[in-house]
Amino acid sequence: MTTRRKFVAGSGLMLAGILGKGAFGAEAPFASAEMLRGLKPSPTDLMNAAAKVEALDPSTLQAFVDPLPVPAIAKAVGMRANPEDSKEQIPYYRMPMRETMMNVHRDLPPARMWTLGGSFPGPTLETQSAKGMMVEWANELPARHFLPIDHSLHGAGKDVPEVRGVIHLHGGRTPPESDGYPEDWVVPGKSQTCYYPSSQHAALLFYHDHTMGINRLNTYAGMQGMFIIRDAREDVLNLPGGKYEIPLLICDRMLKTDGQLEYPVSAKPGEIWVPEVFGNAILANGKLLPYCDVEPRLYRLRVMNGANGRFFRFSLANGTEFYQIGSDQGLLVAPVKLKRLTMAPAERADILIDFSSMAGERVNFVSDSFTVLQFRVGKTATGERGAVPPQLHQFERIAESSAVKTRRLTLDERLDDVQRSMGMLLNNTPWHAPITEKPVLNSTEIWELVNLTDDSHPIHLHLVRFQILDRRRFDTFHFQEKGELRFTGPVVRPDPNELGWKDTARADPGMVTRIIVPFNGYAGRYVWHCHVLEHEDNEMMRPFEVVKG
Ligand SMILES: [Cu+2]
Repeated sequence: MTTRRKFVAGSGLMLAGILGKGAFGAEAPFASAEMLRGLKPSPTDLMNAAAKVEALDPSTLQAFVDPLPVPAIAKAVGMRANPEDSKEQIPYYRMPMRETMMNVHRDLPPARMWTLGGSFPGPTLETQSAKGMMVEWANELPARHFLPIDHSLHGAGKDVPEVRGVIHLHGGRTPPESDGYPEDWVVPGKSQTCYYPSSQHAALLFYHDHTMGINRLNTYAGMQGMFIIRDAREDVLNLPGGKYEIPLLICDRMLKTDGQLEYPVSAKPGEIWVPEVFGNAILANGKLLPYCDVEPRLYRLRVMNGANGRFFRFSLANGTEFYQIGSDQGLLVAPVKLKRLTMAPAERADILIDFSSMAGERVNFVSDSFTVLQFRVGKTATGERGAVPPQLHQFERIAESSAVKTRRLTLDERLDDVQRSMGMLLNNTPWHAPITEKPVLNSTEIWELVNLTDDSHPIHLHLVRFQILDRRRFDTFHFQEKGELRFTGPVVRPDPNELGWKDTARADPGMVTRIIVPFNGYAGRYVWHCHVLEHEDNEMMRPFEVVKG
C-alpha cells in the first residue's frame, strides 16, 4: 500500500496531511488550490521558525516602511555582431554573478545575497520581439558557497568545484548553445556569453541560475531577474506603461533575526537535501512588506513567482477584482476577471488593476494569509485613467489532430523505507540516462504527464511554448499495477487564465495533465523539469533533444 508520506526534519511540508488527504492516491480529493504547496503557513513552517533560535518573525518588524523597488533596466555596454547575421549589430550586456549585500527591510542588517548584475532581482533586460542581444554572464562569485551543498546529489559531488554558475533564460526561444545547459556551468573568473534572439511574442520571461545539483541554492541566493519582450501587437493595446507598469518578482525566503538567508537542511548525515523549502518572509522585488504609491488609475503588474517551491494565491485584501491579460508566453485572447490568482513557481501573470475606485485608500496585496505589499492609492491621477481592452490577441487553440506523437510520461516520487522522500523522477528515469525524448523539429506532440506523486509539480519545457489541453483524474493504483490509465473523473478543461501560450504547467496529483507542444525554433539538446527547484536539483529533470526531420 502506498500511503506516501514524507517527513524531513526541519523542513518539508506535510500539506497533504494537514488537508486530510485519504490514504489511497486514487481516492484523494480533486486537486483544489488548497492542495498546492505553501499556500498557508504549515506546522513545518512553524517548525522551521522554532527550530532555529534566530529565525525572524516578520510580524515583529514595522510593515510598509520601505518603498517597493523596481529593478533598473539593464544598460548595454557595447554592440556585437549578430551570430545569425554578421551584418547586424546587436546590444551586448555584461551581467556579473556577484556577492551583494541587499537591504531586505529598513530595520534589518543587509542580507548577503548572490546576484546577477548587482541587485536582487537583477536588472531587467528589455528588448523588442526579434531584436536579439548578447549577454555575458561573468562568474565573479567567491570561491566558497555560503549555502549548504548536498554533495550526494548528481552533479554536485566533491569532484566538482563548489561555486559554479550557468544562466538560463526561462521562456526564451534560444539556440541550444546559449540555453544554459545545466552541465555547462562556469567557475569564478570565467564567463559565458549567450545569444538571445527573442524571435517570439511579447512576454515576461526571466533569467536564473540552472547549475546542476545546486540550482536551488544559487537561485535562492538571489541569482534571478526579469526579461521583458515587447512587440507591436501589444503596443496597439495602449496598456499602462512607464511608471504605470510594475514588474513584480515575488518569492519567499527563510530569514534569520540578523537579516541573513537561511537554507534548511535535513537531519540525515551526508544527505542534507530537503524536498521543499518554505520561507517565513515573502519578498516583493527583494523587499519584505514594502509599500507602493499608486495613482487612482489603471496599472499593469507583471507578476512572476520566483519562489523555490511555494505556490501563491494573490488577491487584493479589499476583494476588488482585477484582470489577467497575459500568462507565461504573452497575451491571452481576452482579459480574464479574477478575485484570486494562483501561481506555481516560475509561472508569470500579466495583470491590470484599476485603483480608480480606491482613491485615498491603502489596500494590501496578499497571498492567502501572507501580506506581500501595500498599495497606497493617491487622491488624484495625473493623466488618463486607462482602460482594460475588451480583446487582446487572436490565436488558435492547437488541434489535437496536428500532433504526430503522444508521449506518456510519469511523475514519480522515490521514498525510503520510512516513507521519506528521496527525490522525484520524470518517467522513472534519472538525469544521466540516455535521451529518450527526441521530438522532430517543427512537429507537434502531445505530452501526457501522469502524476503519481502526492504533490502538484509545475512542469517546464525549455525552448518551446505549449498549450494545456486538459487534466483528468485517474486510478493511480491501477496504473502502478497494470501500467494502464483508468480515468475516474471527467475531463477538466484548463482554467480560463491557462488558455494562453504557456511554458510551465501545473501537473496536479492523481491527474493526467495533457499539453500540446509545437517543437519550433532550434534543433539541439534542451531540458524539461519540475520547477520546484528542490525537485529539479534531485533528478526531476531530463534532457530532450529536438532532432532535424
Ligand atoms: Cu516537482
